[in-house]
Amino acid sequence: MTAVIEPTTTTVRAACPHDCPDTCAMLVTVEDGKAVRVQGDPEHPYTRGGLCVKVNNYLDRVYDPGRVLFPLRRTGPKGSGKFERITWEAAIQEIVTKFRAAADEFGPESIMPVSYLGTQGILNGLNVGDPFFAKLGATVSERTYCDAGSCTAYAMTIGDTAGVDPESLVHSKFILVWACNIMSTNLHLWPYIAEARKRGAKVVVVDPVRTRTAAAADQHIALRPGTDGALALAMANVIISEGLTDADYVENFTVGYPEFADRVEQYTPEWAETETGVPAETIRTLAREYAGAQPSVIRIGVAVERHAGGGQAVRALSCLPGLVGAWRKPGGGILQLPLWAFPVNWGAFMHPEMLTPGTRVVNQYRLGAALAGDLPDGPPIKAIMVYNSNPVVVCPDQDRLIAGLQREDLFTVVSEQFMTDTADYADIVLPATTQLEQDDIMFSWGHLFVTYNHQSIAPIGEAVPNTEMFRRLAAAMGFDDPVFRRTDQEMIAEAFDWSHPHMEGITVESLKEKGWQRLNVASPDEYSPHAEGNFPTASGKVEFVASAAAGGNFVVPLFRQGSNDHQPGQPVDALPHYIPPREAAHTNPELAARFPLNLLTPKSHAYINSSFGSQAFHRQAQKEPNVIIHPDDAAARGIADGAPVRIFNERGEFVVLAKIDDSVLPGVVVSSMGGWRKHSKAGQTLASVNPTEFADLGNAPTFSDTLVEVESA
Ligand SMILES: Nc1nc2c(c(=O)[nH]1)N[C@H]1C(S)=C(S)[C@@H](COP(=O)(O)OP(=O)(O)OC[C@H]3O[C@@H](n4cnc5c(=O)[nH]c(N)nc54)[C@H](O)[C@@H]3O)O[C@H]1N2
Ligand SMILES: Nc1nc2c(c(=O)[nH]1)N[C@H]1C(S)=C(S)[C@@H](COP(=O)(O)OP(=O)(O)OC[C@H]3O[C@@H](n4cnc5c(=O)[nH]c(N)nc54)[C@H](O)[C@@H]3O)O[C@H]1N2
Ligand code: SF4
Ligand SMILES: [Mo]
Repeated sequence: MTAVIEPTTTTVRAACPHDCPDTCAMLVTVEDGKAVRVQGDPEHPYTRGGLCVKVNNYLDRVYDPGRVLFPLRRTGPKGSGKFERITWEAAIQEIVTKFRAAADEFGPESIMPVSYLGTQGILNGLNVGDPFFAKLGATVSERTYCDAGSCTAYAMTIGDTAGVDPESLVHSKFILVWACNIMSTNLHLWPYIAEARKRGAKVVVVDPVRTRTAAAADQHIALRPGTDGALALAMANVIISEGLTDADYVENFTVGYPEFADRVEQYTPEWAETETGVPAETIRTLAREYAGAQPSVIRIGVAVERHAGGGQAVRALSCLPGLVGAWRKPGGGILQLPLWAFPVNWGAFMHPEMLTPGTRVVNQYRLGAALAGDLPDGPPIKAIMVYNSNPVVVCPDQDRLIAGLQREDLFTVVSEQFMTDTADYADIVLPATTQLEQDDIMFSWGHLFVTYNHQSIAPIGEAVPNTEMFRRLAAAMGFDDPVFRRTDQEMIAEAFDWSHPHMEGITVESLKEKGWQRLNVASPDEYSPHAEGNFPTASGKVEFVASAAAGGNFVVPLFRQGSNDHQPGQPVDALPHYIPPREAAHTNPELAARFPLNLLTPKSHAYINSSFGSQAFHRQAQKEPNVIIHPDDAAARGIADGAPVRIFNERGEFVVLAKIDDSVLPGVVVSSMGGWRKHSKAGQTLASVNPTEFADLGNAPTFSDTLVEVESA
């Protein structure tokens, strides 16, 4: 007789790994080694038991038949998607052989890592490969896809402060949502805004598009893309000229006010109307209401940085709360990334000291150019290793990037959960675990909770966490520094500076048990760290005249693989100023004569960047990629609703369906990013038309600074 084995059911505390500000606490139900349910943790104060349309059915991702489960070697032409299964030993051996050959013949800088934020776990995320590539001497990868310009500008003005606790927003009297589509990209913030509104707050959204978020607000201000700086500076002009400043706050807790007041005199509402298309009277009213209703808060999204003057636009916005004394009370100030409150021990993961000084730096945003041999200096790129990223979809210059990936002399390794458009071009594909199959520990860039992710199931197939992949690679390369032998638990022990005051009462053990804990900071009802200045700037004050501007267009820590240094650049004007978009009808009429429409490529509601772009449920929820075009622009081009259209400029083209809708301004078209090339109508996605120019600060991308023409396909 066989014994009856009772099924074992356990609930495991986990954390959503995705590149999203909300970092939801999850509960995973496991039965006999199989995860059978993933839900939000109802006890979590911020995420309140809800996940989102992307992650509600996370098990479909974990158990998707399309998962990469074994190491693969290419058998067909590059891009054909033909592979054979090989062993881990064979895969690692081939990578080591090819990396060594490239290093011997061309030098180690001929090898380049390409990685971003497929997971944002401290172990498996941004920095997981940094020590390995530093030791190898590979080209340093600069990773400025997201918020690098914004962070530079923000830090220049008020320092690397968390600023506002998102949970304090219930106390705000005036909420200005600037270039952020909260309903899609930061869902769990909305209940706080809704609560503030119940208590009488006004919510205003500044966005060229009437998004879900704009539609839900009290007022929508539709400005021309890339003119945010003009609107923000004109607000400062009104606040100063009408005497609406908090003179006492300005006097005590800011520096450079007289110079700033001088500077913004030229930025009148009438001038801003010609730049932004927003009526001068609307700008005046906005400034008066923003200054008058205290505490007021500005929630900025990443799209503010995404044009030629994006950095200065964030500079201007970061000055406004100081001008009106919004920092005095909980719920007042500017909310960018509260990530700054987490004492992450970045050094233990980046290991900047392992870099050889002077190693070549290449920005991933220009990967297409780099693979084509257009490099600042040094040898050609002969090998790349992609992990946590899908550059074919998220990087501009798609056609050139594909040409590069097709080079017979390029050796490409891709570590993935899925056969993405990038993995199709790999020579070797390595299988990566999902969050349920690994341990990790998480910061957040949308709230103030640390979250622990327990592994809940065994890895599927031969998938391994990124940490394990780099341990195997390092061992095979003969790298024997202790850093390459750390276990995941040893890394978790190093994840934070546990002695930092914000970590008081938080230990690895307590986190493992509770799953999440709020940083040891003031409660949301009392969180106002800058009520009396105390900004982490050189002066300790809001710097209208930024002392850090002397350091120039630097790239802040986090954004350069392995490096913890501010990278000095050309000094920049220390006062906020307006830099118009490069590609706009009013700034570049010659280009606009040929390509008159401004293309925006924001986030898709049902994907996280390109993640989930291959899953049936998500593709159905997101529907076929489209472009939203104003009825007047459609009529002028004889475009019918639902018909395929070709969107093009000198850089490239793509084909999607037209959606005629007045939620966009005339002259603006919108196509959400994240759809995959292999599912596209004509073999390209919107990344084909995006520019490779940087914004003014932090080498930020300029996705919103794109002119195109649209015609029936
Ligand atoms: N559903 C979903 N959620 C996500 C993501 C996702 O892919 N899907 N991605 C995550 C990531 S990595 C990030 S960085 C965040 C980003 O989240 P958000 O900060 O919300 O960024 P976007 O969706 O790119 O753009 C937000 C809004 O900016 C507007 N916009 C574009 N250009 C301009 C401009 O020049 N000026 C102004 N004022 N507005 C402009 C767009 O119309 C859009 O509505 O979302 C995260 N959350
Ligand atoms: N046109 C346009 N382009 C954009 C943007 C835009 O608004 N418009 N936004 C930019 C922004 S804000 C961002 S943040 C970037 C995002 O760029 P990426 O970070 O590259 O984002 P994803 O496209 O989601 O690709 C992440 C990949 O990592 C894989 N992955 C997930 N977890 C793991 C893991 O544990 N191990 C390994 N090895 N792989 C894993 C996923 O399957 C996925 O294919 O895109 C940028 N590109
Ligand atoms: S993607 Fe964002 S909102 Fe959705 S579950 Fe993950 S952290 Fe939460
Ligand atoms: Mo991002």
